[in-house]
Amino acid sequence: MTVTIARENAIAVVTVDNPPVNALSQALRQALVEAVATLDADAAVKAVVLICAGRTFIAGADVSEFGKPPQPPHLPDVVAAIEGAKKPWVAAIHGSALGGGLEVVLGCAWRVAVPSASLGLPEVKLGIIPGAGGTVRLPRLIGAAAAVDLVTSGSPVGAKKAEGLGLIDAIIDGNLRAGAIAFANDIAGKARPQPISSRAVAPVETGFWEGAEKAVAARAKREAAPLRALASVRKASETDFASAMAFERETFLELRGSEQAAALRHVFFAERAAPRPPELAGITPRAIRSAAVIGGGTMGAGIAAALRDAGLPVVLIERDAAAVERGLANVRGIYEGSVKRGRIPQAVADERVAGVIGGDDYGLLADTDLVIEAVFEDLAVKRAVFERLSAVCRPDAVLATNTSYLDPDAMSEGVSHPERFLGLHFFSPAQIMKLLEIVPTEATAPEVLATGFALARLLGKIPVRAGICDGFIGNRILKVTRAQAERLLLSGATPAAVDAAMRAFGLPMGPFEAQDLGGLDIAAFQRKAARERGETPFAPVADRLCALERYGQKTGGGWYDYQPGDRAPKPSETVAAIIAEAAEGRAQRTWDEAGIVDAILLPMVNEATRILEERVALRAADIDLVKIHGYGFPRWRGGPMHHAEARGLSEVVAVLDRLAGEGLAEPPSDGLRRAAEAGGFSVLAG
Ligand code: T1G
Repeated sequence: MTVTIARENAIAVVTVDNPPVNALSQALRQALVEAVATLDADAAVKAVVLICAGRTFIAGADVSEFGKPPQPPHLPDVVAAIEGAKKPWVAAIHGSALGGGLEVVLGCAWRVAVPSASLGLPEVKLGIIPGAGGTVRLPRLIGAAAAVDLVTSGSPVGAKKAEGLGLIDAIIDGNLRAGAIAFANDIAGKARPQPISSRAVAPVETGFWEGAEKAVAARAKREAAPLRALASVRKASETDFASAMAFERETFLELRGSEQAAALRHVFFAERAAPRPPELAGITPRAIRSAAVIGGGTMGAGIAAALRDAGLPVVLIERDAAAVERGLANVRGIYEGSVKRGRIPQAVADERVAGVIGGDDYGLLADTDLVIEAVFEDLAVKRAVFERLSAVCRPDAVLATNTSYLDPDAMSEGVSHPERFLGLHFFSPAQIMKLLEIVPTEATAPEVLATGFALARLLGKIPVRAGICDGFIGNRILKVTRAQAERLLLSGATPAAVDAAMRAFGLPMGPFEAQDLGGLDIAAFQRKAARERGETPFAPVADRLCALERYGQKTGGGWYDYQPGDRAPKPSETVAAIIAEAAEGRAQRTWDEAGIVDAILLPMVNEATRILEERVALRAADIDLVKIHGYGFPRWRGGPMHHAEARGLSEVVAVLDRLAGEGLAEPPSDGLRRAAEAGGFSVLAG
C-alpha cells in the first residue's frame, strides 16, 4: 500500500494505491492522517487532490479487518482530519466510492467524479451501518430523504444522479487527474464551503419518518441493519453533529459484532471465492460472442433472455416452425413482463427481443460460440440434439446441457470433441435467478470450464462448480429436504405448520407451498426414474397426491386446495386423510417451530456435508451460495453451512442423533462428526 504526494505547482496530489480496491486498511488510514499534517505544514500548497490508482476510488473499510478489534486511527478521525485540514481537499472519484470511501469523500471540501463513477453506502448489505459519519454528513449535504434512500438501500448512484443530488460538485470529462487539478486551481482562490459537519439538515415534511420507517421495514423484512441505518439518519437530522456521530458509532460497533453481519460478510467473501476455482488459475476462457439455445420452453426462453440481457446475439432453435413461434412468444412474454413491472423500458425490451433469431435449422449454428441445450429431460432426446450439434457446430464451439438431473458424462458420449462439453444448470426463472451450477464432465477441458465461469460473470450470475451426482448440489439437497418434510407429516406435523415454521425461519416459502407452486409432477418424474434405477425415494404422500393428479396450483390442488383464480393455499381434508392413512402405526409427536426447523435444516446440512466429502462441492461456502441464490435461503443467515457452524457443529450432531433415534432423520454422517470435532467444515474441503 502506498500514499504518494506529488506537487503540481500550488496543488498537491495525494495518490492512494492499495490494490485491489483501495480499501481503508489501518496503514492507509494512518497514511491519510499523516498526509493532512504534511500538507497543512506546506505553505506553498493551496489545495489538495485526493485520487486513487487502480480500477476504483476507495471501496470502503477493509472488510477483512471486521472480525478483529478496530485499530486507530479510526475512520471517523481520518475523515475529521481531512475535513479540518487547513487546505481544501478535492476528492477525485473514478470507479466506486463506497462505504468508508464515500465517508472520506464527505470529509473533503469539494468532490468531483468521472461520468462512469458511482457513489454509495452499501454497509447495510454487510449487516452494519456506515460507521464514519455516512449517516450524519450525508443528510447535511443532500437532505434527509435522499440520504435515507442511499443509506437504507445500500445501492450506489451514478455520477450524474450524484451531481443532481449535490453529492458531487462537478463531473470531469476526460482525464480525471488533470481535470481535478484544474478544478483545485480554480477553487484555491475561492471561499471554502462550510464544512458539512457544521451544516444543519433541511427540515422534512410531517410524517416523513413514519413513512420512511414503514417503507424500509417492508423492504428489509428480517434484516436488522436498514432500520438501524434509518434511525441513525433520523438522529442526525434531529440532534447536533457530535451526538449523532456518537449514536452512529455505537450502532455501527454493535451491529459489526452481530450474527447477521457475520453471515453477510461470509456471503460477501463466498461470492468472491466461488467464481475462482483453484484449478482455473491462469486458464484463459474461450471467447463468447454469440450464443444459441436449443429448446424454447420456460427454461430455454429464460436462458435466451439471460443471454440477451448480457448483450449476446441469440439463436433460439426448436424442432419446427410452430415450436419456434411458441419459443419466441415465451421470450416476448418475459420482456413484456419486465416492462409491465417497470424493470426496463419498452425500447430496451424491443431491442432485446429483436436480438433473438428463431429457427428450426441447426445449420444456423455453424459459427456460434456457445450452444446451450434446454430440451425435454430425457437422455435419448438430449443425445440426439448433441449429435446434430456435433455435426454442424465448429469443433471449438462450447456445447452445454442445462439438465437438472441427467448425467452429463453419459450425455457427452454422443458429442464430438467432448472436451468442449459441460453442464450449465440454470435455475428457473433463468433470466432472474443468480445461481449457475457449472458441471464439468471427465472430458471437459480447463479452458471450457473457465468459459462457463466467464459466461456466469458476463450474465451477472453466481457460479458454483458442481461434481456429477443425482441433482448435483442444489437438487440433491432438495430431495432430502422434501423427504424429510414428509417424515414430519407422518409423525404429527401438518403441511401448514411445516411451511409456517420455515417461513418464520426466513425462507420465502415452505417446502409444501413451494412444491404446489412448481408442480409435484416434476419430482414425481424424477422419483420414477430413480425407482427404475433401483432406488427407493421416500415420498408416500406425494406419490398418493400424484396418483390423484394433485400436482399443485396448476391443477387446483396439491398439498393444499386452491379456489379457482385464488393462489392462497387452503389446508386440504383430502391431504389430511392421506397423511393420516400413511401415518398409521407411526409414533406421533407434537412439533413446535424450532423442532420443525431443526428437523428440516439439520438433515439439509448432513446431506451437504456428504456432498462436500464426495467433492461434489469445492467448499462449504459454495453450498451456502447454492441455497441462497438457487432456493431463497435467507442471505442474512449466511446459508445452511454457515448457520450450522455458527450454532456449533457439536450441537448439530447431538440434535441429529436425537432425531435419528426417533426415526425422524438419518444419523450424522462421518464427515459431519469429523467437522464437529474439528470445529468447522474446512477440515473436509479439498
Ligand atoms: N474490503 C476488503 N476487500 C475488498 C473489499 C473491501 N471493502 N471490497 C472488495 N474487496 C476485495 C474482494 O474480496 C476481492 O478480493 C477483490 O477486492 C475484488 O472484489 C466504515 C464500515 C468494490 C464494487 O461493501 O462492492 O466501509 O477475491 O471481485 O467485481 O462505514 O468489491 O480478488 O482477493 O468484488 O470489481 C463498504 C464491497 C465496506 C464494498 C468491486 N464497502 N466491495 O467489484 O471486484 S464497510 C463495500 C464491492 C465500510 C464504513 C464501513 C466490490 C467493488 P480477491 P470484487 P469487482
